[in-house]
Amino acid sequence: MQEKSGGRKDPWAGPTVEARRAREENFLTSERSNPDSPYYLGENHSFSRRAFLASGMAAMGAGVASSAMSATPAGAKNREVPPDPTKVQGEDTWADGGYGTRSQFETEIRTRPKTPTNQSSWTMTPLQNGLGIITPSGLHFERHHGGITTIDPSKHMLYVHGMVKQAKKFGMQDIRRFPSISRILFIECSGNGLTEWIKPTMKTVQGTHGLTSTSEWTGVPLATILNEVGVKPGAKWLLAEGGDAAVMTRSIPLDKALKDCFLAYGQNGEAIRPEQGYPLRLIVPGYEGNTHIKWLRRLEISDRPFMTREETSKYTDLLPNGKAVQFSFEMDAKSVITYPSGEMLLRGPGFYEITGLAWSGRGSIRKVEISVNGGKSWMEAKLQGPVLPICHTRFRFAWQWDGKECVLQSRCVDDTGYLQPALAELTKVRGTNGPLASVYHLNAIQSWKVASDGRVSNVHYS
Ligand SMILES: Nc1nc2c(c(=O)[nH]1)N[C@H]1C(S)=C(S)[C@@H](COP(=O)(O)O)O[C@H]1N2
Ligand SMILES: [Mo]
Repeated sequence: MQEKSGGRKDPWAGPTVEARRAREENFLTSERSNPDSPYYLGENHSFSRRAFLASGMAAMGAGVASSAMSATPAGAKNREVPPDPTKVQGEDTWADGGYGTRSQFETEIRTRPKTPTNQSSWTMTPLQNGLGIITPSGLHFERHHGGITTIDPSKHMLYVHGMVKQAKKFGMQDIRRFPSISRILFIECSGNGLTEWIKPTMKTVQGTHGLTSTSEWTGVPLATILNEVGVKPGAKWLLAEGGDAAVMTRSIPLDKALKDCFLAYGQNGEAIRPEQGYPLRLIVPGYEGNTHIKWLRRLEISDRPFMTREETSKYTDLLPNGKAVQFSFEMDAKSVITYPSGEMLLRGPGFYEITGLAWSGRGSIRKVEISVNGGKSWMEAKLQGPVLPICHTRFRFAWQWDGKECVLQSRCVDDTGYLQPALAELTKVRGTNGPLASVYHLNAIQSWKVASDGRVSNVHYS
């Protein structure tokens, strides 16, 4: 009625959704029997909604049956594999609802070690099969002290107060309006490898080194927000607090906050994942993972550190003389061969490309060296670009294996000139106090033994 009187042009526009749907259905019904139409269904084809639904149900049934036979990997969708994919149409465009999945044939997953609770726990990145330098968001390692918090971004607030001229609160929309930056940075838990101090315990590189990951992070420089509130003279420290059940809190030197910290809302081109602190996390480039407060809700400015639980009883380094080092923020240079690595099998002598990752919290990787004889001699590996500061850097090394037992190692130098130490050198400085010897900041050279039958295993060799 409206159309007649009002003369609307949109052919689908009608007074109600139902009316528009009916019209569309009428249009399609006539088009399906018109041989000149792109909607033409062919001579003996009858299209009924009931038939469509029935075939849909049958397909779903098949999906369920086959996925029961072989479990679909997390993040994938099980699809029937046609005998000849050139003879049948592929999956409908947009059948995924607009958000893609990975191939059902890819099985990489984060692994979780046994922990007393499922909330205070870890998952580790499968570095052994990682490609390039970026960690897919769904494989970024996790460390939660009180589970994965669920926050509605429309209700989330960041409070900034303390030694400031004007305390302020910012909603997510306020934060996103500020000029932003993106940086590709690794985050490493300082507990990465903590069970490896005295003897090799984990079998794979996922177990020994999987608490480091690299993402492109996008957010607002902390300096911008601090400028908004006006930091008072004499301020030297900043407390960052998470809105999770752990209410994780860490003190950060104000100099560092102003230098390069930022409030990230983006990860690898989309919003940060819930596990990584959605909707807002603090990024503290190069500092131990614990300082990168997730689900960030409060910043307090002060003239002294806050001496929270995490920076007094935890995340300190006990020395041989019984004293502990506090605020060992920066992650030292570290590298590891990811291929070949623990639990892999080399199928006979011949060519292998040794590859792995190197990173430093103090800058860029300048050099990576490989030893295939347990550290007797070293040869330079190729660094694959881009070589970015505070970022996983991929190295590659062409190797002919002669089929004899050998020990593979990598060591790196960062642009401060620091050389990654052997384990014996590191324990000389750090000591072997405590049940695990030391706990945090293990950055020693990793050794993988290749047995003459090609089996690769985690060994201590230095
Ligand atoms: N709010 C909050 N922030 C947190 C934590 C936490 O449990 N709660 N864990 C910290 C630790 S110890 C690490 S190593 C990193 C891990 O970040 P990821 O889970 O994104 O890898 O987050 C840090 N930030
Ligand atoms: Mo951590």
